[in-house]
Amino acid sequence: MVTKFSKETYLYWYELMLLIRQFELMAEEKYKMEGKIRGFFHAYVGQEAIAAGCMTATRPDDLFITAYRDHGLAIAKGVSVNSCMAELYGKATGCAKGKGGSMHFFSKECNFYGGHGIVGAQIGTGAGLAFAEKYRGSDNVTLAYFGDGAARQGMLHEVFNLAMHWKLPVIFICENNHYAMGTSVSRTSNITDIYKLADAYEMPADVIDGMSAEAVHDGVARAVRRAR
Ligand SMILES: Cc1ncc(C[n+]2csc(CCOP(=O)(O)OP(=O)(O)O)c2C)c(N)n1
Ligand SMILES: [Mg+2]
Repeated sequence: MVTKFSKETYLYWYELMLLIRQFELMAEEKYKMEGKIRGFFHAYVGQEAIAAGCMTATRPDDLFITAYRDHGLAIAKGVSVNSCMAELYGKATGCAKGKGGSMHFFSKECNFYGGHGIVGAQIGTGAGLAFAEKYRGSDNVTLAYFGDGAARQGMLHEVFNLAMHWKLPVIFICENNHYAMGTSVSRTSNITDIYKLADAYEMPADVIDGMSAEAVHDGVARAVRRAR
């Protein structure tokens, strides 16, 4: 087998994915056992390869914004696990000063713009971040993540339309884990290949194996070249 990536890259991916997994397993255990972590809790277990591949395909000054399943992407962006854990416990030392909890991790310094609980809202806010970067004349790209459930929100269509019309440097990443809470993708639309929604706006779109950091890196790197 030809190794396309360097040993350092594989080690970086492995360490990052392991860090996220360990954080989530520990946090979830505390959430269930202690009762000190209040509010909702959404783990990133199983989606770590997406965070890993996206990190090597982007620069630190590129922006990430996501939904409430935000722990893994925040950690990937460099938000310290201590400040993430503190945030879960509502402490002032948390990355959102303890005011947000699990769903609202945030760090402007790390270019991690949340952590949003309204399903699909970050699709629009993500396009807004990209608009701001373009307006300021930077060449930073914004990665806006959303779930398969959020793909059914009407705002996605308005945002896709304007993002293409205004040529915004934004990449929309649907993390399709097949379920929106208990509702399977096929129960909410006859379009189960979510990438096809992009066709209506002549937006380039790919299906990527989210279980492979290599595949995510390649796919996102392609999108980043276009967007930048
Ligand atoms: C506007 C809005 N409607 C409904 C909800 C309730 N809700 C919370 S999570 C969720 C499912 C979202 O599923 P998906 O986008 O696939 O994300 P996943 O949890 O799979 O990462 C819903 C409908 C909400 N938070 N916001
Ligand atoms: Mg889902």
